[in-house]
Amino acid sequence: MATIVLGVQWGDEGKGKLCDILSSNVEICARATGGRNCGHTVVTAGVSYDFHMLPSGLLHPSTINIIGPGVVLHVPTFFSELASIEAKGVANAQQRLKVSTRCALNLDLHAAADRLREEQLGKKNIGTTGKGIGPAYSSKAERSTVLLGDLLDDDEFGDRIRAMERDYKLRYGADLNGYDVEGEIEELKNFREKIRPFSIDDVEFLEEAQEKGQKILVEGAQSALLDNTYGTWPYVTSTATTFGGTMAGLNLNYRKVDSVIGVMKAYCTRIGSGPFPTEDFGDVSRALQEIGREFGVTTGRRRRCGWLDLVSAKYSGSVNHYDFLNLTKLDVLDTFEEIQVAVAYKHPDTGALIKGFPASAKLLSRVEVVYKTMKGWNAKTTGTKKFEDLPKEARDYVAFIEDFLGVKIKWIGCGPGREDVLTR
Ligand code: 2SA
Ligand code: GDP
Ligand code: MG
Repeated sequence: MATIVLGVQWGDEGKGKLCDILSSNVEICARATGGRNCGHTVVTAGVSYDFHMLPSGLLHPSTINIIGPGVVLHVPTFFSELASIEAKGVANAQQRLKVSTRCALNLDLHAAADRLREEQLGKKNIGTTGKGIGPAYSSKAERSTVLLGDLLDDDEFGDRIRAMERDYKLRYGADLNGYDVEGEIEELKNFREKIRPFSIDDVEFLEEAQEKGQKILVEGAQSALLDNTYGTWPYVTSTATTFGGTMAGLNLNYRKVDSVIGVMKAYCTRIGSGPFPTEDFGDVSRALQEIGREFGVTTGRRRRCGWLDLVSAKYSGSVNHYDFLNLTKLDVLDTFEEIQVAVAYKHPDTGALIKGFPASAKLLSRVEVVYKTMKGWNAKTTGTKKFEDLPKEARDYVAFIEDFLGVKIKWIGCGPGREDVLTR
């Protein structure tokens, strides 16, 4: 059976933490999409672990972790992150980590191209993580890149990288910010035998696992509103972050998917550029940012903050069909007198209610937001052990979200630790 954990809005909801909790009950934890742009922070027993390239199921000593073929693989980051979690005492990590030979590589060349493209866009930039994710997926789509399988079994893989470099030079000029193509090819050659023992035929591996009835947990990357098709395009990432992306990026038997879980913050954040209807530019944003420690795990950038937007959450549910939700960071709202929630958008020119979720980023950036105001609870929720023990206003907030979205909130996060999650 497979459980899929996906982000509901713009990422950083706490997917890594839920995956860490759920992965104690599964044989396999897998990633299907994204790359080292992800940042999942998991805090257990007071130790904080940041994952970018590797699945967070590695923290459980018996869980096998798979990087699926839909992920773009940065080989040096794979090893540096592995070394960093081993240094924190994670046991048998090497034996429990597998990577698909079908993964396309994410090269330093792609990162150089990503940064040059952002510079070229100037004020209209996407606000990418600068890790080369867009160019890595584009060069896969245009069939010019290198797969892990090529690194392992094709001595001419370097020629493909040289050809990509020539194309980028035609586009961005001769220097590519000092990028050294021969240096990168040499470095990859040195990793070849080191990564071979981790490499698997993911299709065969997962087919066997599913036939044996093993449980699989899929850790989503980024979130629905950053999906390349359903997100706030063009301010999105370069892969499908929604349910469909999971099925394309990992060999799962769809008949065996037993639940899709959406992870949603009790307020909204976004990092990078793009429309954010409930974004606040004053005290509310400052408070959410400070209390919620809203900084990017990969880039350290400040996350933009605002009230919860149920219009986009409802849309996200229409795309991902959540069976359950995990509402996270409820504790961050503990000190607010009043809490607002977006329940509708109005057209900025006509004032008419907008049906659905606008495709145009321009229109979305101009919508008028209709809010419902709710009473805050003004009490500490961290340390609460049962839902029934939460303040009434906090329970009302949860119930309102559940009713609006029509999905049960099964887990509620009241603090960053594993133990701060209420299960209903
Ligand atoms: P990219 O680098 O091409 O994927 O960037 C495209 C857009 O996708 C956004 N994006 C993210 N949004 C939230 N969290 C992400 N991971 C890190 C984190 C982000 C960080 O967990 O904090 O540290 O900055 C992530 N990765 C990509 C990105 O901001 C662009 O809007
Ligand atoms: P992900 O990308 O969805 O895995 O989320 P991130 O790890 O980027 O960001 C979520 C942050 O919130 C992390 O620093 C978590 O430790 C923290 N976090 C998760 N759940 C809670 C919660 O319920 N309360 C608080 N205060 N922090 C939380
Ligand atoms: Mg994150």
